Amino acid sequence: PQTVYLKDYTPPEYLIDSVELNFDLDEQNTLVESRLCMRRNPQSTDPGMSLILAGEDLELVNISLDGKPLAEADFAITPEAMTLHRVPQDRPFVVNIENRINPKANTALEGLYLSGSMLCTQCEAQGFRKITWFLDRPDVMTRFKTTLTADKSQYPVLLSNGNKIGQGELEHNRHWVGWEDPFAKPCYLFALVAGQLACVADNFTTMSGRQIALEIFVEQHNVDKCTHAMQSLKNAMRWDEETYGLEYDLDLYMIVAVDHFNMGAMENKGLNVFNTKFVLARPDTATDSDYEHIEGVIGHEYFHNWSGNRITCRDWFQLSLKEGFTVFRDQQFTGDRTSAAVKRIEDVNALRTRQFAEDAGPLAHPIRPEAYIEINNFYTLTVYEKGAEVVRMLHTLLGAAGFRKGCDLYFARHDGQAVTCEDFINAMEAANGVELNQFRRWYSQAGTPVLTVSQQFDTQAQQLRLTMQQSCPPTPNQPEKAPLHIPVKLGLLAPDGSPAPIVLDGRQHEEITLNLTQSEQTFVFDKLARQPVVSLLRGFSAPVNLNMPRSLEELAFLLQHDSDTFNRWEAGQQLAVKVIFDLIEDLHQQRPLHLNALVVKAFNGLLAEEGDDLSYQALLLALPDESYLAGQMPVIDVDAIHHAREFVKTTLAHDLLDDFERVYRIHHRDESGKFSADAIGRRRLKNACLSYLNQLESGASYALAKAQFEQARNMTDQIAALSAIVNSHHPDKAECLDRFYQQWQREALVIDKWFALQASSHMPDTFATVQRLMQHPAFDMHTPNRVRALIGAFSQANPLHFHAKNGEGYRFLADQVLALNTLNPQIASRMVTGLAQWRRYDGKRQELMKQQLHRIVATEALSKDVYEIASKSLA
Ligand code: HT7
Ligand code: ZN
Repeated sequence: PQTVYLKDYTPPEYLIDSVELNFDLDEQNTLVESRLCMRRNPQSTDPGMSLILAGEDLELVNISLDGKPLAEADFAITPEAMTLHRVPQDRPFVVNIENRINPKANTALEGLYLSGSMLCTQCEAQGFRKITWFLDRPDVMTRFKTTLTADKSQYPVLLSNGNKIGQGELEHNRHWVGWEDPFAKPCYLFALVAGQLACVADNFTTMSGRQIALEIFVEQHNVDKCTHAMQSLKNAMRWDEETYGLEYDLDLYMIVAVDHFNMGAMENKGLNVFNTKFVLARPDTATDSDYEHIEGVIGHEYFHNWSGNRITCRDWFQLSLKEGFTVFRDQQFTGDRTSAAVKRIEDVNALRTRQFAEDAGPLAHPIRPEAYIEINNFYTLTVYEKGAEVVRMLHTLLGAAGFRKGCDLYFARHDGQAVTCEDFINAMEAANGVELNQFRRWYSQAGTPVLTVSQQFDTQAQQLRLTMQQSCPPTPNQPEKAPLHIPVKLGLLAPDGSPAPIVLDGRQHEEITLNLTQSEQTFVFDKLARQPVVSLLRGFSAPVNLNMPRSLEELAFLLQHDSDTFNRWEAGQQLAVKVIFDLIEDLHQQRPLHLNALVVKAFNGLLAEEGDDLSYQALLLALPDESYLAGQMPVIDVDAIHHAREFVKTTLAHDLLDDFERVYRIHHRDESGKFSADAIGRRRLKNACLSYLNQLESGASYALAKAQFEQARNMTDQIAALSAIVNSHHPDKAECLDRFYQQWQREALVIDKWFALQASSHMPDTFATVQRLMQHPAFDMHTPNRVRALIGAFSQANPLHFHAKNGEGYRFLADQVLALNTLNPQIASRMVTGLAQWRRYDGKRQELMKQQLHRIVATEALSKDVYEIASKSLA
């Protein structure tokens, strides 16, 4: 397969000013007519006369140029493109194409495909070329006019981008609807939907007083699960006006929820297509965290209307321009709507456990990658989540007002254009009168920097010297790293826990952001009567690994006193990490295990707290995830990590039984799922306690979980109880699982939870369960949500069993990857990543994982998607 390089970018040779599309829709035989109004791009540097249009899996019916049918000698078709040998160079011209496609055969879910009985499209990144021949690249922006014709009974609802401009009845029970999008857009933002859909309607008045119709389309039986999505959309629209001054531009905003979708959602202009997972919610079917994610994803797609649609990417290497920025915007939105402290911790936790692993492995790449074989493989945690961290650092460095000035300039300068990450930084610089040359390296350098910090206190001089060194491990094709511009937010705590003044270069601050720009830098803080405790990298001000030796006492102190909510949580995490790693060492040395009393005391303190933010309190009680711990180990020992962590959890449950029970009882209410922050916090804290108590495997703990399972009137409580039951030797496990299935068998999203819960269980029979579930009538390889729920959860959320010593987990995953390879390459390649980290394990596991990767690579007819991930993993 061919590699595409950023350095080879050239502007398009031709432009498409407008396109008229006519679809005669049918499940297996859709006819597409396309009228392309084109001209040579005045900026093109290539004097060639031919026009190359991308197209895949298309059957040509007719083609003409300026109304004249083309002879066979005038054009050539390959599996990937059509070349018109001679097109006018000095004047606009029109290409008319008619082609056929088969949506039902399209199991890859790119282009036009069937989801249930509904037809829908997914064109990002390069799906439009599976609909018709086109200049399928984001820097070709075109005005679209679309007419959809279909059987009226099968497809009563016909939707596309923009405004509805006409509709009518035809003979033989057929009808048509016309759509026009007044905004020029790249074809990846094109969408159509046809089906039997119910519409939930509302409206929104913008800041300038315009009325926008809001419509959410779902299958009839889901109409009662759209209230939260609609409210989220209105919240997002208002938030973007208030925070960024950005108003919606069309008169209509539509969202369609589909069961079959490769990712979360898609920001098509005026017609978002969503995975049902990020739309449908009712308190009895969706958890609190589902509710939060729905609001976040609805916000994300809505915010793309400016950061992505009005201003789009010049080429796919610039993906983080729209994705990193939009993730940052959705993080801010959720933080403002819920608890900023909790949101920041959740985001950092996900970044450190998952993106840091990507950045440390064979698939590491900069947020602006330089090469790809298959662009779909670059919708990564690095491009999205690290990309958002890079934007966040700009926000930190420029301040909220400076960042907003930069955004205003970016939106004003580039409205209607397809631009680059460089244009974004240029706008930040110009609006703030600053120079960000060194900062630019974050866009081109892969890998997670390590920040090593040492401190020296001089009692006589009343001075604290903080020395910071930065380094970054080599990543594929980048052996040497240059120093980055790292914003390091810092606070100082006096021995009584109160803030100590920060005096640097004669100026006093309460909190400061230090600019670390060199490989090594020393900062000297004056006027300190006593040695302060340093609170460093507050709010996780940069995506780095912090290496700062701390005693358990110092961590316990910060856990008690740090006023920075992130660093307070982080102190608790590092305390647990230290203790767990000591226990792992004891396990390796076959010494008996004892839990340090300091941890019990710290948890005792946490359980006694009566703070306002109960969700935050629940986070303080959560031990670091096994995958986070794995990321800290030179050679990952999944068994030792699991046993040491379980030991800590069980010992805490034993020693603090009364406290966990007390807090559980205080917050346990019989409720049908209210969504106030307080109710969510109570559920979160109570269920954190349940999870500890469940460790005890006692009659009382079994009774508690069972009672909650039976009495729960909201999904958060029901699934938390079932999770406790599944992750224990509960005598009624089979009965509860069966009852849950019977209760929810008609709710696909709930059944996904049922699969995922069993696949991620740490109980000994899990692999056999997973194999059995693969044969379950409700399991379906054609449904990405189901594949993620079973195969994804097992291989990515169950390190203990996926990494079984005998290699059965690896073999199983490779089998499934190969089965998915022909059905849905995007989903298949996502699953391969479970094997990519093979270098992190012991020699035996390395061999077993490599064997499966070799087996995948050696398979005939491997998709580009899977080939790229598997071969790069081995490199
Ligand atoms: N911009 C959207 C990306 C997306 C996508 C990419 C590849 C294949 C399928 C896809 N579905 C959606 C989603 C987003 O970031 O908003
Ligand atoms: Zn996005």
